[in-house]
Amino acid sequence: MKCRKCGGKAAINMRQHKLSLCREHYLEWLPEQTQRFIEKYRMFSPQARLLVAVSGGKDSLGLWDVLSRLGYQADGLYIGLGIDGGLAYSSESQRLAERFAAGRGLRLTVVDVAALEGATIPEAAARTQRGKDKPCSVCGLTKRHVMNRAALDGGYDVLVTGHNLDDEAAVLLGNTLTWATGYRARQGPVLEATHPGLVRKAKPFCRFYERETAAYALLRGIEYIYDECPHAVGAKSIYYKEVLNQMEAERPGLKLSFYLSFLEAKERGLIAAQSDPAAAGLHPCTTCGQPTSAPGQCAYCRTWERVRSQAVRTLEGGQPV
Ligand code: Q46
Ligand code: ZN
Ligand code: ZN
Repeated sequence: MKCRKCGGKAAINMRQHKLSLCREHYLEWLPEQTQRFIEKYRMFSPQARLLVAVSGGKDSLGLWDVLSRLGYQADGLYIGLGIDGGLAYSSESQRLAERFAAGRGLRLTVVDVAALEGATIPEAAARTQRGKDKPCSVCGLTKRHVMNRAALDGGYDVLVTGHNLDDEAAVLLGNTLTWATGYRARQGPVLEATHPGLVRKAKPFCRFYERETAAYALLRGIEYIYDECPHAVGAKSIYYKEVLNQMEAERPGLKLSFYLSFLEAKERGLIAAQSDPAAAGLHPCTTCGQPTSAPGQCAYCRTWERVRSQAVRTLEGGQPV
């Protein structure tokens, strides 16, 4: 297989684009495409101050690398979840994110959930979910809150995440199977800020296959964490990804056309962007001030208050309930 641009040895063959490229030309192609998507979906201007949510994985570190190469002012945010156990997932991913930033002179803010709220994500889940469930609901809630707050407090224009096409297609498939029309209408490369207390969000990698972002990180020599969070095992999104991969193997390009046809239908008004229920009737949380549709406190403050009250009960000798 030869590079289409120079005839040299190809490092990657993208069947869906009928395109093979060598290392050098692939490392040019991916940032060029990213810039094209940023412009096409009007994600942000060259002057925008960006905050990149970095997990230590290939997508977020690759994205941060690309945005810096393209000349954007992009700082990073790492959230320490305290998910360790045997794999040392959090400490290892933090180490890699810090190393990446230090090696390139980039600014990384680290928010440690245990330092902020007094418990790690698994501890919080064990106290509020009786330890039965995965910690994903408290984790997702916390990450969204911390990212929004860090972006607003830091005066950033856009919060940027490394979601790739596999992630987006899996979410779309899930929302389609459950006919979650509200969520589906909000899905896309950009999530507008529907309230002054919410930051605008963008996903510049949303049209790249996971193998493309992985190839970029590898060919660029970026050291990233290979393991997924241990709690991701068995998640529905992983099942949807596997199903989509099976279809993709038979029909190259299917995943991309599924996502692009959705975006096109949305643009043509075929997927009604109903008034966003989450944006309707938002008011500031009585504790933290972030917008919420819940009366009084937001879900984040309510959850973490419960976590703290369970810790007090345990200290007093009671069993967590
Ligand atoms: S939500 Fe769940 Fe993820 Fe949090 S606990 Fe791990 S798998 S990191 S995207
Ligand atoms: Zn080449
Ligand atoms: Zn709150």
